[in-house]
Amino acid sequence: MKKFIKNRLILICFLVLNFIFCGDNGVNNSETYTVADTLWTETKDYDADSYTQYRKLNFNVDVSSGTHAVYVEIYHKLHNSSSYSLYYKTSDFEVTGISDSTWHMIGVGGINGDLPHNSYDFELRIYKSGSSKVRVTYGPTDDPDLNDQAFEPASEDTVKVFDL
Ligand SMILES: [Ca+2]
Ligand SMILES: [Ca+2]
Repeated sequence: MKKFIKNRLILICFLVLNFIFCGDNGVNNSETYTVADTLWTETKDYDADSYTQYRKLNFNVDVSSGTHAVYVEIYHKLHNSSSYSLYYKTSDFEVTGISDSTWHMIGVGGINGDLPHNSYDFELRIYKSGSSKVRVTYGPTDDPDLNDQAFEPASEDTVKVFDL
């Protein structure tokens, strides 16, 4: 009987540890996520001063195995600051495999919120759907496209009209 209780205790310990280390109710979390690349498209800089009022941030997420639902939070900070704040959170989308060629896009500036005239760093944080545990971050040291990016509000990015 003592042996039975001991075995039960060992099983319970195993299940508790499995829950703690695997998280998400014991579902295996061993797959790893990477951001393959980011790049900008659809640049709007009407006064051509290199400060854009709007651009689309394109990003490509891979996973080491299987198909998984994820979401991404885009953080930003002033280039000379150290603290990020949330700019945009995507809805869930699926990623498949290490060479998922699907690009996802987030508009920065304009409809998702004007950015005051300044230079910004951006960071992507990848989460599994339904979880608040960051699986991977991807920022200015990973990709120069996320470093020192010049933005200004639409109100300052107007074409100059001269009276002739
Ligand atoms: Ca890039
Ligand atoms: Ca401009």
